[in-house]
Amino acid sequence: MICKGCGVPLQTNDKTAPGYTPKADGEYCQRCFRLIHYDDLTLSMKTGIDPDTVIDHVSQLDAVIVYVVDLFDFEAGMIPGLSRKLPGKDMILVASKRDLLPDTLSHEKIASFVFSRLKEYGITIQELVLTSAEKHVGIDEVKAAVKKHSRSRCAAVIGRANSGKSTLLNALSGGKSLTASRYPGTTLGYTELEIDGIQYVDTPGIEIAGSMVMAVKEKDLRTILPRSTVRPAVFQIHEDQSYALGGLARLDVKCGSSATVTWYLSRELYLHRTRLSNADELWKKQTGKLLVPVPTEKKKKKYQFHRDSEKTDVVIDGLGWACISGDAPTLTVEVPAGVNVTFRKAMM
Ligand SMILES: Nc1nc2c(ncn2[C@@H]2O[C@H](COP(=O)(O)OP(=O)(O)OP(=O)(O)O)[C@@H](O)[C@H]2O)c(=O)[nH]1
Ligand SMILES: [Mg+2]
Repeated sequence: MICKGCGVPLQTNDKTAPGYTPKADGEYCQRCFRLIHYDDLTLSMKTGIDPDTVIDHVSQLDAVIVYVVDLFDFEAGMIPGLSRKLPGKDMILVASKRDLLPDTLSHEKIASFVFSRLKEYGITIQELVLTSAEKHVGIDEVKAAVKKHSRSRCAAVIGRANSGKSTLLNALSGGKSLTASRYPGTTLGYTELEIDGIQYVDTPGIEIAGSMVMAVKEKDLRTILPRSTVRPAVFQIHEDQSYALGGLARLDVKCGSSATVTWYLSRELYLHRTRLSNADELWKKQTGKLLVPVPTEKKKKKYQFHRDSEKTDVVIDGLGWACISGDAPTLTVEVPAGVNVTFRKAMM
């Protein structure tokens, strides 16, 4: 028997291990039950799912691949060389959580951004669909794309942890049988679901080792993960500035004549701006007070980027990004060690 929510084998012996259920005839493990009914995490499974295991498993299926990437956390969703790891497989890219990006951003602009990033990461796809599973947008398009490419094979839904795979499958099936939550590592095994005559497979999320999500306490996920459309925070600057994202990350912007810095973050995350010359003092005095939440690990890493006139995004995996335009030649980011930072051509 496997748990209907997360796909892990059910067991009645060890309360502290995955799959535990107090009832021998239960359909859901206790962890899923508590997540679904009380939004309560009894057992964190955020580490430990080896990306190669999932990809090996999927590569052996006769399946079309439905690769889910969260549009808000796009860089973290990329699996470099994925096409090489799944040779000969057709791939549909579902760019999920469309509702988190501003409405003003056109479909064409998002598509052109997605294709340019895929090229960089060596990923080839047959079709792109933008979705917002929670708002039931793009669901019929996913069904149509799967029908077109599956040719009576099954459809394996893969992607980084938290990208929205189980939520997508629930929307496709019109039910709620799979467990979905903001805690990465919700799905632990492989669950098959028949939808409109096609066999779909939910899979465990591929670990997001370099994400801020892994560098905070579970209770702080509410603060850093956006739940509604991000409202851009725009700053016109004429001198060197420093931005604090809670106590989690710092961006220093060296400014020439003038520049614009636009942040795309969860509305719950505290964003503090100060003169660069005051920033060291601010972090020394206010970390853990004004500047919260703080990361679980103290060790930090710095990234620096020298930019030209092109609009640049500074992306912090799992947290969001800043778009910089104008005369700001040097950007320095400090994040918890292990968190990935990417400098890319601006998305918007
Ligand atoms: N705003 C928004 N949030 C979404 C959408 N789809 C999923 N989410 C949220 O994203 C989080 C992760 O969703 P899941 O469906 O559990 O993601 P998953 O890819 O199955 O995660 P793992 O099982 O851990 O790999 C949850 O908090 C969902 O509510 C969407 O369309 N819009
Ligand atoms: Mg899942």
